[in-house]
Amino acid sequence: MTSAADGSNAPGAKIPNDYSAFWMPFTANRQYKSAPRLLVAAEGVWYTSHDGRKILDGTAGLWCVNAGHARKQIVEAVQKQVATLDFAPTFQMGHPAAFELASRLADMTPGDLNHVFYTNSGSESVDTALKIAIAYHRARGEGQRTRLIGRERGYHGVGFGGISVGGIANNRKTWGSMLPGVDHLPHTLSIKDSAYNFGQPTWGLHLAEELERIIALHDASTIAAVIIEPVAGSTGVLIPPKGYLERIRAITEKYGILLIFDEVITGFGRVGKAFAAERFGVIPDMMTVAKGITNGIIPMGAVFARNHIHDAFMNGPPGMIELFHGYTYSGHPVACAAALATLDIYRDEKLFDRAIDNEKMFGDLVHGLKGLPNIIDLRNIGMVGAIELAPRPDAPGARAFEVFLKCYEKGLLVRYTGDIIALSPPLIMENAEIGKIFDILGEAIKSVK
Ligand code: PXG
Repeated sequence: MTSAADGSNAPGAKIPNDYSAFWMPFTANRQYKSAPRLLVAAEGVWYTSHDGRKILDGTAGLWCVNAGHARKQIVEAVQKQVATLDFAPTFQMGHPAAFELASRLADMTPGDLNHVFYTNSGSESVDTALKIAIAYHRARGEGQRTRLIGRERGYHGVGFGGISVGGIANNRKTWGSMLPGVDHLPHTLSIKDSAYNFGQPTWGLHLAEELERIIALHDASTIAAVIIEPVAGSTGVLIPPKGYLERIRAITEKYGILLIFDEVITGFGRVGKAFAAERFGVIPDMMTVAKGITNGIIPMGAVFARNHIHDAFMNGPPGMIELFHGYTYSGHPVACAAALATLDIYRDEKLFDRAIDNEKMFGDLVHGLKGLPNIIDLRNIGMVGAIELAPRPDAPGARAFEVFLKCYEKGLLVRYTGDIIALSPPLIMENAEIGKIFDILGEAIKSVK
């Protein structure tokens, strides 16, 4: 392949001759390196692979490129920023974009989630929010509130805090006791009781009452926070039963326990509003975000905190640092520039409205797969879809992996986890391209035994 349009002349398109040095994250390194799949360029909703093929992006990168790839406005904002102010510290210093972006974000959030603490990833956002929760109680004279409650099948990144409150055995079993004093709610997916729901299931509300049981066991006075993904993404798209988030909110409020929504995936339009908190009408005390905040172009994350959380720290002598926490790159100027340009696109192109407007069409296409071989459940919300396959008894995960490979061969990128295929296309995707996702995926599912 020689033409520039196929991406093979893109910077970095040179095919590596040694794959051994890069120890790849969450990857079967030896399997991957025996038949590498390289992406060398991206534009709009399309990737270009190293063999010059167009690959339709059914996953918005990794749930992050909500406005589509290589958006000129963002690229130019990044170029301008990096040439003007490449780096500035935010410890006892600052730069204008960090303040402007925080105000813009605060305006977008529901309720009084008015304060923004910058991080560089979802994992850092989660660990930051957990630390703020514990510090908040201590600042108010309730330093004994240190317990954290997560949920089975929750994914909160890979920091020690995140894996402790997370609920994925493979992400936990290797690392000993992790954080002490953590408990878990049950997850809310039951294919046996409730399969093929369009949107939110009606079954499963009773599982919120498990929080009462956990509180009775530990006593509310020891519990700092509950953290949940409003829609669990990575573990296969688990959609909250009707009334569930509302009930978790009511219980946490009753006992003075903070509620943290991990919106790393659900934030920035994925479920049809700016945030799942808005979509479901439930306001947490803190919210963690990353991914779509910069459209995936530059790493960035953030924690949004409500007034009462922030204000609890603003005591003591004014010359005192209120929170001993932060990262070298908190509020990095280039990330701030990327985020500001990203928010402009979300607003100007009304991409969150577009996601809610397309929800029915997208959901119908997801559920249109019903009846294809091995499918045992289909789930959807906003611009998220999940196709759950029956695992092969002797090889769990193999079936979905083969579907993933078949899709890639046929020019479509999907995500798989266990035997679940997840879809989360860029919110700009046109109907014809969305249709193509389901044509390719349907064929791939049919071809895998
Ligand atoms: N919380 C949630 C809810 C996430 O989905 C993180 C925290 C961690 O973010 P960082 O930026 O530290 O990776 C995530 C990340 C997948 C997939 O395919 C999902 C994530 C990351 C990689 C792959 O489902 N989510």
